[in-house]
Amino acid sequence: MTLQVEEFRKDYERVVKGMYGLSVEEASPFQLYNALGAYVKSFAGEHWSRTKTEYEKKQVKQLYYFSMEFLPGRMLKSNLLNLGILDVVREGIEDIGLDFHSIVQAEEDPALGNGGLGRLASCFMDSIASLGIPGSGSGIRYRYGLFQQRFIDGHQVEVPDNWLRNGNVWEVRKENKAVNVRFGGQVYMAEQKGRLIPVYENTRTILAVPYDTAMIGYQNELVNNLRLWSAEIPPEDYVHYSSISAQQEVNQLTEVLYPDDSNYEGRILRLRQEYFLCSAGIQSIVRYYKKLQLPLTMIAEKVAIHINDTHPALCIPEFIRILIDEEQLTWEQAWESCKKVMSYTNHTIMQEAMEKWPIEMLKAEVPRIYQIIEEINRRHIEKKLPLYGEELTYQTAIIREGVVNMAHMAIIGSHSVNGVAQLHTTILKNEVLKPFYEMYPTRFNNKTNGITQRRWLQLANEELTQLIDEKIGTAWKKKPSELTILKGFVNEDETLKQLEDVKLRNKKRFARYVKEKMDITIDPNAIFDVQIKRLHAYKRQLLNALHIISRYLEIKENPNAAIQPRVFIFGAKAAPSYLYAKQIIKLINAIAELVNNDPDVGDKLKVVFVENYGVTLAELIIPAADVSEQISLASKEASGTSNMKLMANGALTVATLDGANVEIRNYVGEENIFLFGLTSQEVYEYYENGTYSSRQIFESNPRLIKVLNTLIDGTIPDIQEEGRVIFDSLVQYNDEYFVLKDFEEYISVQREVDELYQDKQAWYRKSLWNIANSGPFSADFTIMRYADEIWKIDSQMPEIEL
Ligand code: 26V
Repeated sequence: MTLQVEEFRKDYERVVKGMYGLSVEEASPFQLYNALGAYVKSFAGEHWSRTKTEYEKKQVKQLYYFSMEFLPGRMLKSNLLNLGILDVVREGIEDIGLDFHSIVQAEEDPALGNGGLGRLASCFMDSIASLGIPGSGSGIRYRYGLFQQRFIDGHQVEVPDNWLRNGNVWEVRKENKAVNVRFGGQVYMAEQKGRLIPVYENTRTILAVPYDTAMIGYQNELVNNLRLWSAEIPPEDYVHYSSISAQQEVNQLTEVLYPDDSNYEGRILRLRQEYFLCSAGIQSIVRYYKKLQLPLTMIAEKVAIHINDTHPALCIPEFIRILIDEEQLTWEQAWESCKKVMSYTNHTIMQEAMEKWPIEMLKAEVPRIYQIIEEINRRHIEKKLPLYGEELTYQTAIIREGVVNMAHMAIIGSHSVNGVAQLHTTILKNEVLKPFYEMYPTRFNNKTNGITQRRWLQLANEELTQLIDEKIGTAWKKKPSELTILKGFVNEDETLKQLEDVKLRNKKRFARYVKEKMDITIDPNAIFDVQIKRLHAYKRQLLNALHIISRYLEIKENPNAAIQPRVFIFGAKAAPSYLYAKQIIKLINAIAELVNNDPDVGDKLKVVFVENYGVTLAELIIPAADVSEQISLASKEASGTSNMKLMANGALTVATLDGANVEIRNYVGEENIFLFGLTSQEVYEYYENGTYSSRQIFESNPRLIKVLNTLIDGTIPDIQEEGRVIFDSLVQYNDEYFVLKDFEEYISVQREVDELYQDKQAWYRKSLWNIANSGPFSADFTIMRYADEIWKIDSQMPEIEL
């Protein structure tokens, strides 16, 4: 469909008038945004309904991606881009004399996820639609997203994120598709017509109402669906909800996203949320499948269900429950289908992030589901004991020591288990999930994460996109492998200079934001050094902070020495209950306070910790980055995805050999990445022989002594408590994440960064090389592999070639 500027203008003015009774000149930026959103939605509506009809008519196999988190980012520009009308609409808006940017900024950024896992789910939604794969997302429509972060005296303060306050133009409420979800009560089995069926007593029923959002494919006229469920009181059941407390229980269910990234706590409400998503989602899948009028025993030919981390693993017993209790299949039939339908991705090896539910809690909240889990576990043990013996079988039990281990259930109940980067998958096989790998070697596979260049390059970095287009044409936008053609330009001085200019303009744009929001002046000619990710001890923002302190001390000792100016940029939220992470935030803010206001320091060193980091800020920061900090303790970061986004935008990576940094190294070569630190193997060796002594390292390194002393000697203002806790964690309590061990190498590799930056040509040669090698990290490739190897689903675009 082609759209003319004139035609758009007329339509748009009519929509604004229709919705608000205002002319475009009178409407507020939010009203203009909302009207444009409504216009875009109706523009896509045709494709949306056609796609749905086609899938149904052709009875194609469909994927359902279950995730407790989605982080889509603002959708206006991305929808315009994918519909192929971004330029026309922008031109039309500007012709009218309106400011396109302010309209875009009026949109809320739905923060329905914590970090990498939720953003990955949304990158995947974009790729699935863009590749023409029949698939939809299933998640929760949280009334409040991840908290908004404020800094008060350098401390993180959490403010509720009321993202739906002004409504949400993209969603469509589908009341006619609502389903009931049952909680609590008692269940017993009774015989009816020769079959055992469950009889429930004292249960509570909650209505799950879906809200659908179009997932628009990239210029392919295909539109998939993201279905988010919201809890409501069932209208026919109001008598049971006469008490305020009963009403509150329903409202609470989908009220707020759990912000405890990688910090599992077995809380009842979270369990209820998980079951709510799984039950509502599976019911709606089975209802759809039954419309096709095929035998239920063949459901695996039309349905693939993906479990994004263990959070939606209750899909497995819920699927069994529906097939045996409601559709009268035998256990064996249900179980065989279940394994064929389900697949599971593991996203972390951090023990504290592993979900384990107390038996008592499951019995009380979802008694029938607990019975089914018990039966899965019983049959598992019965079958494996004679084959593998007691020890191995016991290690893989789902129910053990009073808890239900969700990862074990996810593996046993599906046909595929994947890690998210090569190293991560290797560690799963050889360490974390070793007993399972022995039992089910063919189930394990790797799918290295990816990102969508549409959002992270085309939309976030329009200038770089234009430069790439000028050099290699536009085919890379549908075929990311073509980015390698840029390799032919690394010796062209003019191209390198143009790349430098683009980077400088992006840095200036970010500098304006920092000036306006934080009143800090930063020099766009300094190195912009970026670490953006959740605040977690294993990610080692602390190592970065110690490097900054070290630089500060050097400047103070020698104020006149020539030094390469650098701006250290942080974006990170800490889980509200994660005290240590919050103490590190306070530390970094205190360092910022100190160095940004010291006249000896000037432009040589600045520290910027942006408030409320999220997708929208990432889009501003990433194009402005020179250095990408990927410095987790080797083995701990499953993949990382900011590493890929930063690389694609021309930042050079300072990294440990962790997660997907390994693959980045393999593509760009050792000379084009700054590596340092322990390898994961060395880390595991330390665990085995227990010989690590952080105190020894501390005491034998004069620089470390000086740096760490600033934490406790008053050099850094206002961190009496935090400084002491952090100092002790490093020296007294043996430094769990080997920060001190990697410190010296980190400092020395950072010196190499400074040196290289002196030679702009050499720097931008490596920068361009990184961009040219970022194609393989397209989520399009990742999704193609999931579709081919795990889901067995074909693209609806037979001609597609990446
Ligand atoms: C854990 C929990 C525990 C229960 C409360 C809610 C909650 C929410 C999030 C999580 C963390 C899940 C693990 C995770 O986010 N892993 C990240 O996944 C990225 C995508 O694969 C990957 O790039 C990161 O390395 C990995 O840390």
